[in-house]
Amino acid sequence: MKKLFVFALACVAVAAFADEKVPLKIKLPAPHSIGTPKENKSTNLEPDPGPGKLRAPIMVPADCQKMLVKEETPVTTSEEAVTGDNEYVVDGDKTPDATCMLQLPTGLQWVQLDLEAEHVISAVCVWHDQGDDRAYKDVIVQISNDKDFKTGVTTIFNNDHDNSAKLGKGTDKEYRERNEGRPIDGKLTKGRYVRCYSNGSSSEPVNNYVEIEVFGK
Ligand SMILES: [Ca+2]
Ligand SMILES: [Ca+2]
Repeated sequence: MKKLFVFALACVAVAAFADEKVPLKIKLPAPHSIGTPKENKSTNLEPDPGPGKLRAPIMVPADCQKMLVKEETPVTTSEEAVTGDNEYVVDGDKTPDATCMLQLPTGLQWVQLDLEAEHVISAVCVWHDQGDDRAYKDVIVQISNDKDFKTGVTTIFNNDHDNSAKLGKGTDKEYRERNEGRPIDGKLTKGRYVRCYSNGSSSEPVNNYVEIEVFGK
């Protein structure tokens, strides 16, 4: 009887732990100089928290904060890179330097990570290029088990407010690129592939990716 009671208590404790939400810990690079801010005429830009001020952390279940991206994680892109290698977005280096950045051509482009098995995704964090207070356009992040993203697609972030990417109108805001990147709530979506879209920034028409991280279990 006593053993049964202890077992029941242990089950309750495990269940409580699984339900417990904790702030997701993300390793941030050093803050980067903003330089001279360029004019951003976007009408869909979120308020500036101010340089050095971080947004509130994403809360994830305590058992759902494992890093799912490795240096060997396969990366594909919508078009061949202008400069840099696909591997640069999973190499753990978040320095926004031209020599360690993947640059995709002008227009709507995407970078896709293959987690090599279905996972429960609690968060995706994207670092584009920084400097001159830029904000990227049509930032859309999707999860699917279909590598072609034709079926079973869940969109976890979409700031394409005018539907120019034709993937559906998004209600998220454009945001200034800072060293904290953009942590996005994965909403515990199940999937194997993560696809990150962009269509240039307020500073330049090309698409620069520094790092993408995915957390979950
Ligand atoms: Ca990198
Ligand atoms: Ca748009």
